[in-house]
Amino acid sequence: MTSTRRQFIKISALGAGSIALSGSALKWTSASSILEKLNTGSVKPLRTPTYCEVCFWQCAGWVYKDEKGEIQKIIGNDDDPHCNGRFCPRGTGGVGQYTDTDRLKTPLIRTKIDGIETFREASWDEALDLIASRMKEIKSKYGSECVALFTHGSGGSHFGQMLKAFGSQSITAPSFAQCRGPREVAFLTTFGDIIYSPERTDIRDTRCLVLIGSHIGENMHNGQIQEMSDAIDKGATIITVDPRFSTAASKSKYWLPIKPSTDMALLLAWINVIIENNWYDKDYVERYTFGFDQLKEHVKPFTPEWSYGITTIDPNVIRRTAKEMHDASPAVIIHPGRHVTWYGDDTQRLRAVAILNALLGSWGRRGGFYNPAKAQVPDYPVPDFPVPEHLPMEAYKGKYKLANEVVSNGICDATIPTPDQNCNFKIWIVNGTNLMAALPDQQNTIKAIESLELLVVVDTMPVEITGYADVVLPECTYLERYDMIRKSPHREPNIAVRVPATEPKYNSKPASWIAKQLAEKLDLGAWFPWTNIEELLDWQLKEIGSSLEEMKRIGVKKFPRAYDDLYFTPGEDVSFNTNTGKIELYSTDMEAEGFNPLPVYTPHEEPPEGFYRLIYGRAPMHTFSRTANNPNLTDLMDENTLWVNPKVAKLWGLSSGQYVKLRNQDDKLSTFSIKVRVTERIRWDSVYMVHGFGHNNKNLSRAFGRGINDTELITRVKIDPVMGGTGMRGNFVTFVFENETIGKESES
Ligand SMILES: Nc1nc2c(c(=O)[nH]1)N[C@H]1C(S)=C(S)[C@@H](COP(=O)(O)OP(=O)(O)OC[C@H]3O[C@@H](n4cnc5c(=O)[nH]c(N)nc54)[C@H](O)[C@@H]3O)O[C@H]1N2
Ligand SMILES: Nc1nc2c(c(=O)[nH]1)N[C@H]1C(S)=C(S)[C@@H](COP(=O)(O)OP(=O)(O)OC[C@H]3O[C@@H](n4cnc5c(=O)[nH]c(N)nc54)[C@H](O)[C@@H]3O)O[C@H]1N2
Ligand code: SF4
Ligand SMILES: [Mo]
Repeated sequence: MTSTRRQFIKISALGAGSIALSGSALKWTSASSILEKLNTGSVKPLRTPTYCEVCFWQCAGWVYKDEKGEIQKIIGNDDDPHCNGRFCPRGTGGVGQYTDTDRLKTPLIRTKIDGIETFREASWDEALDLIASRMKEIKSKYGSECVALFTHGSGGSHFGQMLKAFGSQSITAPSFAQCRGPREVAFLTTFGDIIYSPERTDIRDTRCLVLIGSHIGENMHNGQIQEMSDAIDKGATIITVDPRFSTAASKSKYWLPIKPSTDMALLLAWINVIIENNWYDKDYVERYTFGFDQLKEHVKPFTPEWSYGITTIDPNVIRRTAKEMHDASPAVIIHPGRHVTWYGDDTQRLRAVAILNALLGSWGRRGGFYNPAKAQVPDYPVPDFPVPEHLPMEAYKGKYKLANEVVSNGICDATIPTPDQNCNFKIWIVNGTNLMAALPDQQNTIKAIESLELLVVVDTMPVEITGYADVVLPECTYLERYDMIRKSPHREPNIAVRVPATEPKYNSKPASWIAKQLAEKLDLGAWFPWTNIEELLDWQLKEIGSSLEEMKRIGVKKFPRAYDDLYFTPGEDVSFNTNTGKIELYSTDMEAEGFNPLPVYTPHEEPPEGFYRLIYGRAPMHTFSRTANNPNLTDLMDENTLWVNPKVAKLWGLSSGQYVKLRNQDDKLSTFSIKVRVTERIRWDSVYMVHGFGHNNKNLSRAFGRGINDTELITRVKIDPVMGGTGMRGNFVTFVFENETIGKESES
């Protein structure tokens, strides 16, 4: 993985005045022992409010310190609807992000010493001066919109403000086109509104929850899991469709071990059965929907028997599960999922999910989908942002027409010069996203990076993307900084704040500070008129009748809903934000853009002989690639394993515990090897691993070489023409045996 212009730097930073490691790593105290101490009063609790950044559920909690001022423990805030006072294992282990001694410690600038590319340490002033001068240069040569921001997480709003002031709206996140994009577009075209995060699913009160590849339980989104377990306690039926016997499947009345990539055929059969048996909500469909007759005609051929030949799911099971949904209706949820960029026709699949929900009348109903509300927090007054000469969508003109957010891979592709592209992106600022793990087709990402004039990476850890950077900016962790007010929509409007529990370690800084400094160096101080972020937050909070002082005491504040509209009232007239003002079973937006207005099944490629479909997912104790080095969480799981069906294991002579490498259909060999886990819990046609392992940056002392990075084997990408989503599950792998003693240490 080398490039001529920009080598991936694996060695530690060289530097004359190397920065001393300040203090020893804090010892992580177990939950019970610290709670014991707090309860017996031997530690005087000093607590600061925060919201978690280990994943994007953003649970609000309290950070406790001991009398010496050392962070001891993070626990959930009882008033927080995202977590109801309980943190998940990753949130609890979040202290490890702070204590990790492998953290980025000071700004780094790429340099050449004796012909070898390396990083040298730099001051903040020098690093930011360099970035500002290159940004000005690019602006005058090519236009400000040639600077793009890739971002995930809290820093996005600070860097976004800076970039918009600079005159670029080229701002994108992998959480759209690599994640939930297809569901948002599908629900937008059907219901005129998106699902949001946290999801507006009323799981708490549902009587039937259908999970199609949503592996809740391993996908550890806090409030959602709590509601699912409450629903199970209250007797709700869970139906799980997954080629793997997931944790959710183990809690389900029905597990449908579907042949991967064929979900559309199941969804169409369910729609067929529900319509043919008159199991749909007639009043709701008549009152609120558009295109029922066309839908009815369209699904006639898609019988359970037709579906069986494709999905391998027994027609009787299809009928029985459809009946379960009908019996629970309208308190039924066909869950829209979250990471839904699977096979490239994902918007259409999610349209089928939306249609099923509409037929069963669950949108706007208790136990179905509620109407979320958001606290109205005003923005600090600043001048209007300059209007850029080019909008980011022009980079992929004529494509992905229904994307309602900027498409990350569209920006990445448009960075690689082509004759017909008039503005290639020249600078990327990458904040809080490890693009080498998040974007499929790594060679394409590397090609784009090689075409850049400057790559700035803002991160907390030395990950893969930092190895390609020209300038690395070390952000302090979420426990050491303020960020913007959390105001995600929920049943009740609410806000949460993040307040630093301690000073930033080393020479790291918060994104709010970095963005403001950079803006000032770019003469854009007018868009950052506050002295510091505390002043900004206090102003915003006072506008809504609170204050920073109050929020430091309570952490979370709830507000009453403006209207009593959590659900539709019976017989209410509702207008939907679609072209017809109705729920569009038949999508006029899709039709207008030349896509099928009603979802159709298209077969996807099957694994060739001797190959297995590579599928991947989450583990409860890790988040993507960001926690693989966290000392507290590696204690719980320090590598990923490869799930292999016993039939396949027998054929290949594989046994549990053995390490193998993988090679994909394009001859791409995995860098490291992975431990086999032989289990009946996976179909024979697929293998499964948890995403986020197989790090190849040696500065990650715990994560380096542990397991396989699924992303490097995802060389074939099926792009969703509707919104640019990158379908990543059309890749097939086979086993490569090697001398076990080479095992984990080998690197190709
Ligand atoms: N192959 C494959 N690709 C995927 C997925 C998959 O399952 N498999 N999942 C997709 C999905 S659903 C998503 S949402 C995306 C997620 O993709 P990303 O959000 O890019 O997730 P990570 O790869 O964990 O990268 C997060 C980076 O943020 C850094 N970081 C952590 N905390 C902070 C902080 O406080 N400040 C800053 N500045 N940086 C921080 C971490 O060190 C890490 O380098 O990936 C997508 N891509
Ligand atoms: N612990 C933890 N929790 C997380 C995250 C994390 O990193 N760690 N990330 C969060 C984020 S941003 C996201 S987007 C979500 C992602 O989580 P989800 O949206 O729940 O899951 P996916 O990654 O889409 O799907 C994974 C499941 O799909 C199954 N699967 C594979 N192929 C098929 C198929 O063809 N059909 C069907 N029906 N199933 C299939 C796999 O076996 C696996 O169980 O998780 C969130 N929660
Ligand atoms: S679900 Fe867990 S990791 Fe995610 S924000 Fe909540 S506590 Fe943090
Ligand atoms: Mo995601």
